Amino acid sequence: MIFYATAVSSYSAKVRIVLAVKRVAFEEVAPPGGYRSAEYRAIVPMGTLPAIRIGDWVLSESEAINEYLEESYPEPAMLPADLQLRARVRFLCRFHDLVLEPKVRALFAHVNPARRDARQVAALRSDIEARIAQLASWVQPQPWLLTPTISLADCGPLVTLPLVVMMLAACGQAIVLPPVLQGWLDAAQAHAPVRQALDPWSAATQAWLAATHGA
Ligand SMILES: N[C@@H](CCC(=O)N[C@@H](CS)C(=O)NCC(=O)O)C(=O)O
Repeated sequence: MIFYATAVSSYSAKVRIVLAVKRVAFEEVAPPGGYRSAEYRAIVPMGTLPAIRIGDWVLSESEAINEYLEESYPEPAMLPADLQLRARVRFLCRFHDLVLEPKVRALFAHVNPARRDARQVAALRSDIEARIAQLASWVQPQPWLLTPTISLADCGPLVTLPLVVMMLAACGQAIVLPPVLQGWLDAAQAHAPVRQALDPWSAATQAWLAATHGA
């Protein structure tokens, strides 16, 4: 399996967690010509990261990839057996991708102080804090957000919550996560597959933020 990804790509990190948990053998390759390039789009029509390729078969969109991995490599399961809990896991995945992450992504434009709009940062911060509070109210880490073993619902927030802390700090706006989520993040740090998947992303993101902040 070829895994098209880069170290700094947060959606790639989300899929890398599943690859690590399920011990899938893969080769990580940077997108030829860069993401969005004509060369990469000739392989992956969406032009986005992440994507996987097995022979001529290509799949993009992190959630579709994670569900494919869950079905292809059922052990360890990352969707619970109970149908209602399984649906809640999927709900949190959608909430992350469609509601929380886009607001965090919008902060990228403001990391460079020369291009920062303080009012927009404050508005994004307020939206993000409200969404994080919702997330905190829906979960009861045991120790994972909804389940005793890591599920697909953990993967997006495991990347996006540290990202929002780093991004807002770079924008001069430190935030404190709700204790329930900070405790979950701290516990996740002790999980070897999560560390293996996230350490390269974290280092690359910190380097990008430092370079962009000082640009
Ligand atoms: N909905 C997509 C979002 C992926 C995404 O936006 N990836 C970024 C890198 S983290 C990217 O490829 N951006 C380039 C673009 O949007 O053209 C997914 O879940 O895979």
